[in-house]
Amino acid sequence: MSDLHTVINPATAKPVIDVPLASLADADYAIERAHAAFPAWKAMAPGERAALLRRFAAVVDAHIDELAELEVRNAGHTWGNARWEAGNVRDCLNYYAGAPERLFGRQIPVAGGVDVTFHEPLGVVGIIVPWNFPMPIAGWGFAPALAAGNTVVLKPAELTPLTAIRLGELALEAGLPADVLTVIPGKGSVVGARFVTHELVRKVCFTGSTEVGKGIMRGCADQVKRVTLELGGKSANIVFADADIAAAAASAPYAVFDNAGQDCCARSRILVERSAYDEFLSRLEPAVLGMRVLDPSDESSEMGPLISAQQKATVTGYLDEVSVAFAGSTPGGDGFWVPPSVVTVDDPAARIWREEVFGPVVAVMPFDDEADAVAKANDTEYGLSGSIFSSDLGRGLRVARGVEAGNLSVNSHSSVRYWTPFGGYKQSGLGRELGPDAPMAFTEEKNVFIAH
Ligand code: TXE
Repeated sequence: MSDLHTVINPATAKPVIDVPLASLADADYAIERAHAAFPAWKAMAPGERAALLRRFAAVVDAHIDELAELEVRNAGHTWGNARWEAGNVRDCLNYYAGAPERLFGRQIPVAGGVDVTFHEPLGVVGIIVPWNFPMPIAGWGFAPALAAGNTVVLKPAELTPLTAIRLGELALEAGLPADVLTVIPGKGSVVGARFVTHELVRKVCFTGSTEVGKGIMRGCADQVKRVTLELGGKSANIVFADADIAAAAASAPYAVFDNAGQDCCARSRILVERSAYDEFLSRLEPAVLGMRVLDPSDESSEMGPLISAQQKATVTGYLDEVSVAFAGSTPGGDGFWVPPSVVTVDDPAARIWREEVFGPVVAVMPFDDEADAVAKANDTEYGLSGSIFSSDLGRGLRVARGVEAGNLSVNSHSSVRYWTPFGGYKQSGLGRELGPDAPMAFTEEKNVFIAH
């Protein structure tokens, strides 16, 4: 280990702890050890692998508050979110603990013999995690990958390594064999890039910016390496006039300002049917102004700070270009605070309407009819999620089918359940995570014909 990274509490801008950053040689060593651990992990009886994952889940469950506290301090997450996130890792482990015994192959009718297929693990899987949801995104990768019999090397984001490091320790405490799950804190350009170039890493799962994701996909092409990408978003929240406008306006802030807007599923564009536009805005304003934006060490905080001074500068750069219709408050101080801000937009070419801001900023625009709503929602290079509010469920389903995005919800903002598939259309990503098929994405299907 060479360099140190000072982890900062984003609510106060004060240092928390120094974390060593892995060198290239450290990354190579971890990958080689993971490769060496692979045959035994692959050969382990499915029931035994399942039992270890359940034990890992139980150990995580016993440390929910400790993990949550780390995330509150390291990532500025609210206590409610941080506890949910730690619980999500536990739930993913329990859910995918059912997979080792259910990785069924097929028996396909053929003449002259028997034909069977097997789902075989890939080998070492490299998981690159961003700073916005350090725990869930780690678990969405390692739980199904381990369940399918792969070994995992995982690189947390430089800014938020603490919970991932702790999860690596808890895996060992639960009895997972050494080197089956290795957490390597380090720079993206060193450790993350090494996952792409190292021949023993058979698949890369990347969540992060679209630009870095494109580079990873290009790099993986050199070895035809398997890759899953979960990238940015500019999701639409479409509110029809026949919806419960009070409920839609009351929930809209939480659909974008949760995690201070640093959420790839953030509904950062609100489209409102013109006849309900004024009423919606007048109801949205008190909902936004009433949000409790507080240091997340306060349990009642509903929105914390941005992750870094750099992220704050990026977000305020967008706000400086527009006039803000109304905004909530912040506690001030040295932390990386930006108030929840609402902007009305007429010009669909405006940067704030087109680009992922990744901060507590939402842009609102009217639409005329169903076709206009779908066209406006789809006028983006992204396609991760979206919501539709209408009392006409036929319309809700029609519009959900019309929007080019991977995760839609009608009269709800929920996007992520570990037992349903998650991923993006267009430049929001490639492949799906979560859901019942996730372990299959960490296998090759082998076909064997036996003549008789
Ligand atoms: O992301 P990066 P950043 C978007 C969001 C945000 C912007 C920039 O718009 O404002 O991206 O964030 C690792 N090879 N999202 O700069 O750089 C890096 O170490 C391999 C959306 O933090 O993409 C970290 O672990 N790995 C997103 C991870 O990639 C590399 C979540 C993400 O960092 C690498 C985060 C390289 N060359 C940001 N360079 C979402 N989909 O939710 C960096 N990394």
